[in-house]
Amino acid sequence: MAKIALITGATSGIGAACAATFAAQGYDLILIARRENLLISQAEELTSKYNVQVKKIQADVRDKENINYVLDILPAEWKKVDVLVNNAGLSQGLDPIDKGDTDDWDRMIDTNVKGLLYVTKVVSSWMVERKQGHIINIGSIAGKEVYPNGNVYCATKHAVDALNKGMRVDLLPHGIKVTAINPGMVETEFSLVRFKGDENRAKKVYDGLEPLMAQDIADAIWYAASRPAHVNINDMLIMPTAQATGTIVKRD
Ligand code: NDP
Ligand code: 8X3
Repeated sequence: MAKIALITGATSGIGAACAATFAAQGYDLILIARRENLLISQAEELTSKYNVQVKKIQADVRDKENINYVLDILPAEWKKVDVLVNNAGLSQGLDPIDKGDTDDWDRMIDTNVKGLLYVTKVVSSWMVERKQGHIINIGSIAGKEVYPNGNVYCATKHAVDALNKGMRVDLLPHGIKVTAINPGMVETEFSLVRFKGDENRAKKVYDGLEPLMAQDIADAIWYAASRPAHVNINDMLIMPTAQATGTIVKRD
């Protein structure tokens, strides 16, 4: 079999670009997301365009029992995962701490932190057994600083930052690489999801500046994944040229 990449949150944005990038490099793919119709069309496209094998797993990373089950029933040859991209994640709302919606908080913490952990526990155990592999965690500028009303989303991405460091330490004895890719503003479905389908509000986020595209981040993920065996990219922070910090941006 070819090398295998497992990508969570593969149906949109960074995850979808990443799936296409790894397929173009000849990787077979395990793709996890909730929207089955998108998984099906994506798998068909990647299979026919790049002649790779794609395993579609329609699952919610928050569902611990199901994640354990769907990963456990994979055939042994599919458990030889070379690269895990922990990408599934979201933001919900942008409210001060006293006005935040606790359901939004649960959704972010359960997806960005707990979901990432559930997938990592299983896949890292496969990697430890084989004494090889690479885990790439998608963090954020929100994991490096805190911006107004970003409170809980920023906390989840700070947690990803800490987990990235923790994984690097714990998996070091097993020769497993661990990388954080931390993007600034990337135009994907991210803002549409954050603002719960409010297209005008989502579009305004990128008004008057050129944001990153999902492919810019997929390129960085591939750069990290394609370094020689003795090189580990620990942490990369990637911003649009027009964005200096989480909140300082230059708009035309
Ligand atoms: P998108 O909304 O375009 O993509 C998010 C992906 O995650 C979708 O494929 C979605 O698929 C999947 N997903 C969401 N929740 C779950 C879940 N519970 N279980 C499984 N899959 C899930 O956003 P981005 O591509 O921008 O986001 C990808 C990652 O990048 C996130 O971790 C985000 O925090 C991070 N990031 C994004 C930035 C940006 O500006 N866009 C900047 C910095 C970091 P489905 O709905 O089918 O489940
Ligand atoms: C997503 C980008 O600007 O909300 O992590 O931090 S931002």
